[in-house]
Amino acid sequence: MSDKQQTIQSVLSEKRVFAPSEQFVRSARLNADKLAALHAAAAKDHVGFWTDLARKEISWQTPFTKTLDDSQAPNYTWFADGKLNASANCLDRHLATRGNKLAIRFEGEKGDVQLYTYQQLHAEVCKLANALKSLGITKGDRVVIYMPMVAEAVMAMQACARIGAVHSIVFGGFSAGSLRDRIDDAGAKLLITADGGHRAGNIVDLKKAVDEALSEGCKSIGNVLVLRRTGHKVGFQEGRDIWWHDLVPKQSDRCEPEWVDAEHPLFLLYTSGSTGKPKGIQHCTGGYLLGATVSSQWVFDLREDDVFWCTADIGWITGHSYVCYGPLANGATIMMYEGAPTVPDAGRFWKIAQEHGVTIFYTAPTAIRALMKLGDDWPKKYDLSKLRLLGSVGEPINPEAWMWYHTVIGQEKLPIVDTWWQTETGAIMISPIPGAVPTKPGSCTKPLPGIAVEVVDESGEIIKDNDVGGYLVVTKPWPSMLRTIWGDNDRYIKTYWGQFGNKYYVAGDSTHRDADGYYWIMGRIDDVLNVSGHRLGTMEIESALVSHPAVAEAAVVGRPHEVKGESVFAFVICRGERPIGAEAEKLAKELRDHVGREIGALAKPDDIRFAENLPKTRSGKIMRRLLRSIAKGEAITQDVSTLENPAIVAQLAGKA
Ligand code: 6R9
Repeated sequence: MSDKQQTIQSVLSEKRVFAPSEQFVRSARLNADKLAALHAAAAKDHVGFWTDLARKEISWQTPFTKTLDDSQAPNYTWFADGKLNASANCLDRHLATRGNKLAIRFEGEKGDVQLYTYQQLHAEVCKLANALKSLGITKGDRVVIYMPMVAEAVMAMQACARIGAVHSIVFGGFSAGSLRDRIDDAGAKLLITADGGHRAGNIVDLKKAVDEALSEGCKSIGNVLVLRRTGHKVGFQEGRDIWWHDLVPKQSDRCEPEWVDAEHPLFLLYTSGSTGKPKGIQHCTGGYLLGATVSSQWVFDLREDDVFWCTADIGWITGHSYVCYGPLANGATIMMYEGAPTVPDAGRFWKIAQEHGVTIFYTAPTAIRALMKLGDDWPKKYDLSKLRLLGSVGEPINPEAWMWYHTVIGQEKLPIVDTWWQTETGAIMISPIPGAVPTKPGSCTKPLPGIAVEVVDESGEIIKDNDVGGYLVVTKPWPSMLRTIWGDNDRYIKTYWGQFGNKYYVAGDSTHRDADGYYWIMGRIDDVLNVSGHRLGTMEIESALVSHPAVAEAAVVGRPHEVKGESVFAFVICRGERPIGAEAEKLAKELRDHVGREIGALAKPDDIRFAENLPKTRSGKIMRRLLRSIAKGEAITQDVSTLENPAIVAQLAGKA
């Protein structure tokens, strides 16, 4: 049975359904009736639905008069003649009513706590925005942010937004090489970083990676603004590098927001696709902010007294939409934690939840599985009674992990929202509405109001029936959709729309829709891996491997992994003789480190197998399906007679 058939089988055998508790429904923002009304309004008038929401939920400096322009489809624009500022929406508009409410609760791995009210956060962001201006940063300039998960990282995002600069965050786990590529592609003028970050008792030496990245290329960078976080000794280049504490505190705490067009880019975020080069996904200000704002309300049922903890790093889209923009636009209190979930012990997350009174907890299946493995005693030590809603994002959640989350963390009563979306979609697309939609373990349930999702077959025909499988597509534009790929609009059109004649947005996932119309995401249809919820292109890892002098050719596939979801499995062909025994082990370690240096530790292969050849068809195509079976240790039942060299299979399987 293939992977997909197996998953479909286990999905179809999952029959449990959990209705929201009466208690939750009673005070929920959306109950079944209200949700039905939203769906009906969106179905009747898609554009009108979003028009009303945009007027109601966003503060416009200049109101828009036209909602959707589809004349250049698939380059859609939304609210194009309106003007706004994302930071003013996240901060200024709360000052009158929520000035003394906490915006950020921060805790570091060592237990250091920082609290910022909306008033204080506003002042800090204004100072930083003025500091950026003093460095010559103006509207439209790109600023790369390479920071640990500290409150100042959110300030940096907000400060860029405030002056109309376009931020591009590079996850702190990426290497110097990845950082350099992204800086160069974005043509960034400024880099905001820290000396280092804290993780699992170690220092992540961010400044060292920055210095290495900037040692070649990166000609567009004028300055590096460095936050002192860890205090360890770092290199410092006079004239280029500036300490945050030398520049920011002396600035004025007032900074008029730069009013930008709704379509003005708010940020770029690089993500992996099927080719070797990461794509700079470009999001705009108005539509993106609307998507992040309303999805936060609908899916997380945000209330005034919530403490919302999304554990994602700001280096990923989840951190953009549900640490920074969505919750802050709603005036919520966010929780931020910099560090590992298991320091000093496996109870850390639950201790934080107890001490900060976390009410909404949103994390990834890989974290749930890791915490589940550590046992039920850890969460039981802490008072989690304030929790009222749990969420999951980033990869399919297996029913077993879902049930543990439900039983042990959710005390069998908290709703779980399994949210499907992507860097490209900007905001959650398919998810239960917690007070309205019964959940099934492993299903992200149904699309949100105003989101038109369908299943299509291989030829691109929409399948209207239920209990079907196919490709997941979005058939109508939505406000928070990506606008383009930075600097490569052709690639945008080809990648997301080209497959079915520019008719639909093709998400790159396959899905099953069950008899009740519930969606079950099966995984990617392209060469993208999902390792611990992080998106990695197999081609990126392959090019990192072949950049090592010993490697002639490499093929990378995913292998199912108990905690990570998927792990990286590499087949490597060397330039000289195939190494064996101790020599092979030594080279495998060297290659792992090499990939760590080229891309980042998250991309290091768990398995490396050396062979003399890759399995190729006579037309020269690598048979990836075969490699996937081999990586899983499955018996090979596929027809290998078309292979150029059928004898290679035993060697790839580690048997020769
Ligand atoms: C938000 C985010 C996107 C890819 C996506 C899909 C997978 C995300 C999921 C899910 C099943 C969910 N994915 N959420 N699969 N159930 N609830 O993760 O964005 O990093 O761009 O990844 O992640 O395969 O296509 P991103």
